[in-house]
Amino acid sequence: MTNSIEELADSNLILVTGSNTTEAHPVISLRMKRAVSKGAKLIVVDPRKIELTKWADRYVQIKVGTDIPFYNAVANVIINEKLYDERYVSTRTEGFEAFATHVQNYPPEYSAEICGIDVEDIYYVAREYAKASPGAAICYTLGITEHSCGSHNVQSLGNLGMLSGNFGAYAGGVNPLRGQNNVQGAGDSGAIPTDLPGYQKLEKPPIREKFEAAWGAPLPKRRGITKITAMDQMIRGNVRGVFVMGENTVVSDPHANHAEHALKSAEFVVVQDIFLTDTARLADVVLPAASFAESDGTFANSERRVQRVRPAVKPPGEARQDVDILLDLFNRMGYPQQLESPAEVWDEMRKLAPILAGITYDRLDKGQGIQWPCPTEDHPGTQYLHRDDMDSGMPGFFAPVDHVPPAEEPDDEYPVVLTTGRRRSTYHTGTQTGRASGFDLLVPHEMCEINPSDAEAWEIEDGDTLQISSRRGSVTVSAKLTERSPSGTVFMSFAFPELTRTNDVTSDAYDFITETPEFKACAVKIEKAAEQNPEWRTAQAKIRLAGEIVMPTKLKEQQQTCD
Ligand SMILES: Nc1nc2c(c(=O)[nH]1)N[C@H]1C(S)=C(S)[C@@H](COP(=O)(O)OP(=O)(O)OC[C@H]3O[C@@H](n4cnc5c(=O)[nH]c(N)nc54)[C@H](O)[C@@H]3O)O[C@H]1N2
Ligand SMILES: Nc1nc2c(c(=O)[nH]1)N[C@H]1C(S)=C(S)[C@@H](COP(=O)(O)OP(=O)(O)OC[C@H]3O[C@@H](n4cnc5c(=O)[nH]c(N)nc54)[C@H](O)[C@@H]3O)O[C@H]1N2
Ligand SMILES: [Mo]
Repeated sequence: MTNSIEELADSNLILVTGSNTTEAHPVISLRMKRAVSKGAKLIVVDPRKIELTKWADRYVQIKVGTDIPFYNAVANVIINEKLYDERYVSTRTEGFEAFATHVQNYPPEYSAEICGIDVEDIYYVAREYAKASPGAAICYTLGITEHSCGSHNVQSLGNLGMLSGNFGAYAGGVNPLRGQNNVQGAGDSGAIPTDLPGYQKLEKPPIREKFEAAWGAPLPKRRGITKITAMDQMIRGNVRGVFVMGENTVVSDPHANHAEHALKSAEFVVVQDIFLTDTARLADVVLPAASFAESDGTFANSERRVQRVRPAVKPPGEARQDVDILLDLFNRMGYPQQLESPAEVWDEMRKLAPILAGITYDRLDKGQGIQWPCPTEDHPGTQYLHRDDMDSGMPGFFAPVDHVPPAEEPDDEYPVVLTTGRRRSTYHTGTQTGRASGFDLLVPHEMCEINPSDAEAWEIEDGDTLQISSRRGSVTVSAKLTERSPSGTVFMSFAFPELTRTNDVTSDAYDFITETPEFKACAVKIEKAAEQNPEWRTAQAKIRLAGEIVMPTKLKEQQQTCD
């Protein structure tokens, strides 16, 4: 995030797009609700009528994959009505003229038609966002990034942040809400094909030389490949070994059959996980790891805050901390390690990565964590980025981006859009939530969420067993009728692979820059399955009954938890 979680409560306006915040980031959603209770405007732009829309001043229900025309049109209005921050644009950005000309191709009326919305929504968002700036925050997650045009989607939001002077503004910014625990820390530590720890570019010779000297080992001169490419190369025989750490690849990768084929094609597969997952079952060697609650070290959260974690319980059986397994591997592979503990590993990293240099264990032990960049030991850390200038040291570049529809659009054979994502009571592939009793009372199996008007037209009833097919595969799932889904678009999660491996169906398209898979759009056809699963119907009836009795009070409580 450019800004901090706590700051959101002070925003004048929050624009949430492609983020089901109350379900996927419940703590952050509390800050949003607090902002609303203090008078901030909340705008939600999302194809699905998610829970957060209940708190929104305006809900804009765009069609899946139409963010660029929407945000280009918003920029069009901000520029044509001269609502942008001229001083900020002239002192801190470049490329404004070309961008202003470009967005003339996206008049509100034209974009509204592509997005399937009322043109007034575009004027409203443009005027309110500009009026509330600086101090208007944009928050986005996978509805923006998991598209074949995902990086351009992000740039279209960045353009708005620059027009309105929100990069470097308290309670403003353009904020990607990070996903897994410590995914931020993984990136900070260099788990990116192009970067060494601290986002230092491997391909820059002085950087590479610094790390070679510190590690006493030669480094590759060229960037690595992404996982998408690696999986393809396994099938071609060019990547022969794979080490999977904390990922249930055959369930969570797009086009699951392809992912499984890739892992089966590799000569040697190692999986390091806390459970024997579907992926671990394919491995030649499984290394049992300790969980977060059994580990010592640091995690970095969404707002760049590095925090200490300490083991609360002992790992079971032969499970060991991830870091201990890795250090042992180094030793056994003939690269003896001086480092012995997570503290020593951290100390080495902070000495090599300027953004982390001032974050010591001593300081972490005393406080609530520190947000990078933190260049020196007397630096307090950075609450929000780009305060006086863009942190890159360069101006912000406006990006003239164009609408690119999803790689697979509905047609006569596959007439429905499937978008996938999360629900509050399940976590990804279900390896963890699937083992905890209680969650199954809320969502006992996969459900395909269908708009009731579509269901009527397709002669589908709640609880029916359906067969959902795409060009890549087919799954069975039970039907759930809900207004959350817009007409023509259905939704599924991917947490119940035993009976419904959703990613057998999802698209194999990906973003052309980051290679992020297009999980948010593919074309499917929906049929009633030849064999109905009566258990699914019973389970759903039970939830409905429980919902009628319990949920209204629960929901009320939730709505009251505004602070
Ligand atoms: N309970 C729970 N919480 C989680 C997780 C979990 O599995 N379970 N996973 C964590 C992880 S790793 C991540 S990355 C985050 C993900 O957090 P989110 O991205 O919030 O989760 P998704 O369910 O994928 O939701 C994406 C949102 O994008 C919307 N969307 C779909 N297509 C489009 C589009 O074309 N445009 C726009 N504007 N919106 C669109 C969907 O309707 C949905 O509301 O959640 C984290 N939190
Ligand atoms: N259809 C569809 N597919 C998607 C997405 C989508 O929106 N739609 N979203 C994508 C996204 S954003 C994400 S992040 C992925 C998530 O995909 P995965 O990361 O594959 O999903 P998880 O089920 O969370 O798997 C994490 C694994 O890590 C293990 N684990 C947990 N803690 C530890 C630990 O401390 N050490 C080790 N070594 N292992 C541990 C768990 O047991 C589990 O097997 O799914 C992606 N796939
Ligand atoms: Mo994620």
